[in-house]
Amino acid sequence: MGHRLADASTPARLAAPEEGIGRDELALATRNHGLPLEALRHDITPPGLHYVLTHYDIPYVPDGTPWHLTVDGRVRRPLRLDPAALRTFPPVTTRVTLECAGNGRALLTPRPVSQPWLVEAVGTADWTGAPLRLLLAEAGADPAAVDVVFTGADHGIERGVEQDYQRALPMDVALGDDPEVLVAYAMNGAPLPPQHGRPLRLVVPGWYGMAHVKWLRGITVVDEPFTGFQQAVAYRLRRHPDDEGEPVTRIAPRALLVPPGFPDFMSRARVVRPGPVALEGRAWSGQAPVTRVEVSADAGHTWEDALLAPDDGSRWAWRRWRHSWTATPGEHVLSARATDAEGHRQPLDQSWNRGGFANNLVQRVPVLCSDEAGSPAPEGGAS
Ligand SMILES: Nc1nc2c(c(=O)[nH]1)N[C@H]1C(S)=C(S)[C@@H](COP(=O)(O)O)O[C@H]1N2
Ligand SMILES: [Mo]
Repeated sequence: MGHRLADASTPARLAAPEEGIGRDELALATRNHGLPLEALRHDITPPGLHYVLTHYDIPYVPDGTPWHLTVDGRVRRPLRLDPAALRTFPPVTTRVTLECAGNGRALLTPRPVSQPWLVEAVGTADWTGAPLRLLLAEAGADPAAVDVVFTGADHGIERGVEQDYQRALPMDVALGDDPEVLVAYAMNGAPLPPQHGRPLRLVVPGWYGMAHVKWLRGITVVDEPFTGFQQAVAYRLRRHPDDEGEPVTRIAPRALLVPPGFPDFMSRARVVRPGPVALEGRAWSGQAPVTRVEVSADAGHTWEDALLAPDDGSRWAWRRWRHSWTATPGEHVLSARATDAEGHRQPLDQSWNRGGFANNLVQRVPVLCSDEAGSPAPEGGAS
């Protein structure tokens, strides 16, 4: 772990000004798919439509494979638990909207070269598992420890550093119950699918995806700040390669709209007919509950309040919103923006960092309103 294949880890690369998405990024994008935005209509993302992000390979864990989760380090009673033992803890089910910290990255200029998400790296599921704080209590974890390190069973190399996928949480977050951190064994009432961490994963409601360690096999309580690659090198907000940077933690507010009408195959541009168009979407924030969603039909010049669905108590899940728009012939750009109870609001201009993290710039959905059937985009290709 932490073994270096190169002298020093190379900073993440930025694309040159006119550089297109390269083959490496395409290879990542075909493995790590996003949520088709029309699936924002579902409260719970149907299986297979939830976004996926995996740095290395998905471990092969067929049914019946022995699996043990160890809890060690600064604990009085080290534990070695199989998934059945985890089910003896009082189960908790929480509806959680998960979003990749790199969501929005490919829209940045300059573009950080990595998984090229536009805005679709999100999904919502009901996760069931054992509360982490109960596991740590059972192990007699030292409350004066600093961090709790989570190790996945996947292994790879990143910018010259060979490693197991590892992330840490501060001790107070690991021991807390707001949010209640889970060692989850079920997603939407079924065993975790392979790509989402079978048989066990961490779920940290309100935090960006990188904290939710999949294929969880080790929990280690430590009395020094964890300095593993995914903690100290990746997932920090840096403007320059040698900035120490702020850690990426909780999800910044975002609203997305279901693109209305129907799409052009190649450009994805939307076509709607003149008249009333029912707009809908979702909004979420890991920082504080969403209190307001606004919609613009003129590229962000003017805004109108959307109607937020009643709060159903699912603090960590997205909330539906609706708005009626009257389309007139011509071209329009639709946007939605969320504000949360702490006053965080989505920016209209990009806030740039080298990793392309936590970029919650408002979505822009170009729409052509036309009453004629036909092809609005003459450059479309055949399938
Ligand atoms: N073990 C392990 N856990 C992991 C990852 C990984 O590569 N390995 N990727 C992280 C990242 S960056 C994200 S965004 C989420 C994605 O979770 P999902 O694929 O279930 O949507 O898993 C996180 N947990
Ligand atoms: Mo991620």
